[in-house]
Amino acid sequence: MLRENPRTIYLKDYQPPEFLIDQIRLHITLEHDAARVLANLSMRKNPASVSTTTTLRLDGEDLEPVYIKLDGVELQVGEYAIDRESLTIHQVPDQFELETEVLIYPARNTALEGLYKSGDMYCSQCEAEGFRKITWYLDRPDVMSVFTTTIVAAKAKYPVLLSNGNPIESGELDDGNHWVTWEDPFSKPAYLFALVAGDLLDIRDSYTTASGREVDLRIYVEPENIDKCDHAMQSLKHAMLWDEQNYGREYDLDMFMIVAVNDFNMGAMENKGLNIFNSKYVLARPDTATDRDFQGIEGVIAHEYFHNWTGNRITCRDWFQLSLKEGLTVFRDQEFSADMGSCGVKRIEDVRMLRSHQFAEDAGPMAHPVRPDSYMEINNFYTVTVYEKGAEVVRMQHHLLGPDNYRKGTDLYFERYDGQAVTTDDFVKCMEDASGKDLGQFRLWYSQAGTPKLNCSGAYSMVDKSYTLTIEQSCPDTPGQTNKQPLHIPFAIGLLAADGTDLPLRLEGESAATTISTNRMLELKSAKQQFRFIDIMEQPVPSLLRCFSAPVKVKFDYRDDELMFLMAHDSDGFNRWDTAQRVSQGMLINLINDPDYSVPERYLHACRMALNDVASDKALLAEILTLPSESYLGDQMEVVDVDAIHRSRESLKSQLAQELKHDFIKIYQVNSGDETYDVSQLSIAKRSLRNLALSYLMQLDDAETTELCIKQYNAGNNMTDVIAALGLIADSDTLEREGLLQDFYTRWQHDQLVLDKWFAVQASSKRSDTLVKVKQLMQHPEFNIRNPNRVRSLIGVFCSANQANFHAIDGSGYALLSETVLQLDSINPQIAARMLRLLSRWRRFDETRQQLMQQQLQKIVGTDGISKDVYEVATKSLV
Ligand code: 0A1
Ligand code: ZN
Repeated sequence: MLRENPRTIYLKDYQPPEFLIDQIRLHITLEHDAARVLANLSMRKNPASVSTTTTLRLDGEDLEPVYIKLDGVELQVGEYAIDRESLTIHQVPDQFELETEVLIYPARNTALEGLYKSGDMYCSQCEAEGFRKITWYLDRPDVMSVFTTTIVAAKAKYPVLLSNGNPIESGELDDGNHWVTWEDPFSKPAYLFALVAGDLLDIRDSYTTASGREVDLRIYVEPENIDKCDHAMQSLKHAMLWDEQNYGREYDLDMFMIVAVNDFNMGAMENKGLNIFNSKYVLARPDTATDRDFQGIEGVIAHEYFHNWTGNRITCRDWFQLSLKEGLTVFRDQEFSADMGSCGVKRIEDVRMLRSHQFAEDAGPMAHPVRPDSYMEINNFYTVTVYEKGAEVVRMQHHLLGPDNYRKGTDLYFERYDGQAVTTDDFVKCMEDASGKDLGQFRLWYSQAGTPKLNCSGAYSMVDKSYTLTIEQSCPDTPGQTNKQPLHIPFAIGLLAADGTDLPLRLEGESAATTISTNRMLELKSAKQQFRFIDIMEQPVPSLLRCFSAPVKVKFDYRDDELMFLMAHDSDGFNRWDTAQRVSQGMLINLINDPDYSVPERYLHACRMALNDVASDKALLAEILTLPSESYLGDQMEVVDVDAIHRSRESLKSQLAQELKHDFIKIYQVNSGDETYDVSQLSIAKRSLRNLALSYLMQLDDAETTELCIKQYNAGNNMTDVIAALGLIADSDTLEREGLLQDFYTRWQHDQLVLDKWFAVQASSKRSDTLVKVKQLMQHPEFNIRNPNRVRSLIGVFCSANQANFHAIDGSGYALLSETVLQLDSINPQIAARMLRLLSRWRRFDETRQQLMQQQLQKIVGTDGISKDVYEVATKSLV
């Protein structure tokens, strides 16, 4: 157990800060094993605060005090107090200068929060509350200050010294040290502070903004990675242009820097002018990175860049408002990626992710609203709900307002709140004010947790040629929330005629003069609503929630032939995919109930048609033919039947492979080419389709396909094809398996990101000896529990992407996870707590597994000295 139970922080308790910090001057000397941090704060009472206190409390953790001076006079014992979390000064005037000096120890900082070392490099991570591990401060986002930072370090070891803003002065000292002073003219919260010192190389480029300002762009990496930065630089330039064109936002400093580090808890961080990235989201070369990696880099670079306006210039008032910056920025990066690549496929990928992770979170013990109302540890709230559902909530406003009013809304938001720390409510108010639309009920999306369910039914009247759609909405209870209110939901629909075309949709009461469209955005507001479409000359098939216009679950009782029809004809590509998923899901359920069930001929026929249609969208086809994941299938069941799901999915794959063998071989051949690698949409689509075909063929377990797969591995001119082949081999029992895995290791042991893939393909193997193998790999010299990417690629992948093995009925997977969590907790609580979430959904499983999972959670709660991160997840999971 913890030394003391952690405090819960509530949104309702928010108070404006009692003091403000107008300026901070930092002077940081990187000494042999310590960093000496001198901070000079210009402070005053906050006129907006009603408090009359003269006591100042600053946040600070793990700081070794050297001195504290108030207006130049050193404070004596008794005039202040220091505890584990703060510095309190008993008496301060209304306006004053506070100077403190502390020592910190970055090399010992394994939590990777505050100032730490990644290899030989110093770097920082201050979101959410890491700045307090660097110096005493009002470490909250509504305290915004102008930062000037001087870094001093040995020139030979740390030739590059970076911080936010622009470099204004530098020099050399006699003792081999050098220094650089950086000034960031924009007032910002401490979570956006950054510092980097290292022996780095950079690639440079420049970007001229719409108003003609020249911005110096730099990407800093360790010397061996200098040839892997081009894609990141291109992505950055694309993002800068896109933000100008789509949101009218220009970059505001003379310099924009990105630094890639190997040890990083998350994807990347938007520090003002100095983004720090997990190297996974910067480094790419065709032989080391997959198509997905290239796309991931493009998306994350854009995300962090977009934060410059949505997050940095306008920031969050408090951490409950996290989705203000994250939901909006994710929506922006999703739209950017859609514009850069295949718009339809991007939406499918995002929805697949939302449904498999966010819907699961919303249905479990950690469910919380997009704007949570309480937390123990804010780091536990960087969740799929805040990010991905948050993005859906912004997307819905885009739908409800239409693109022009949405743009007016964001323009107003930037105009009204630039330089301020605000709330999600302030954002919605701008959308309302700009459009005149009442979003009062819509605001519930921010405060109400849970995934709404829409029960839909349709009735056609031949007599009066009308079609009535009835929709009932409900939302399940979630922890601390019952009796949910109806939400305001944009619900896009179409009605298909028998020839597959969309019918014009006129609602009862609409005048004949109104232009009618075939795609309607209905607005749901009450628990039960009916929409009556008139002049419908034939019985239609409805296409519901087109493009996934809201993050909800839709139920409609389609007949099998209607599903096949929609799969073939729906003009909405997203819904064609979604229907195909429903169809596969239905077949899988049939297989669970009857192992002898065989795939209906009409489905095979539809697949053959699609596979042989040269005009079909290859990227979409690959998505359509990808079966729902085992964990998604589990989510659809009352009680997750781990073994039946695995068995039936394998069996369906085998049946499809057998029946469509020739079509898959043809697809494989047609889409193979020895053309040079590029990341164009078409090339990516071809590779994904051909690797999908290979994965079906490998299901046949025949010598011929294995040979083909090995050939692809050996030909290997790009990592997408190599790792796809290796993954399939890792799943198989082929004799060459060990040799090829060894070969890959030998070839890539010097490249940490590629090595992560080597760990991951083994951890995701469907073979029954995988758990044993994972345990062995944990002893491998290249396994390093301090490196989050490595932990995620081995243990994270095993526990989250290998349902059948992780949930082995003997509980061995759960034991492995809880041992890892406990070991990790003393090193990096943030990552430990993230891993532990994988046990939180124990209620969804059968009784035996429930007990086994619960036991592990109880063991964790009962362990002495666990972090508040892990404590919060474990206790909330057990409730
Ligand atoms: N703001 C970053 C994500 C981030 C959050 C927390 C971190 O450390 C605890 C690091 C990064 C983003 O949205 O990209
Ligand atoms: Zn973000």
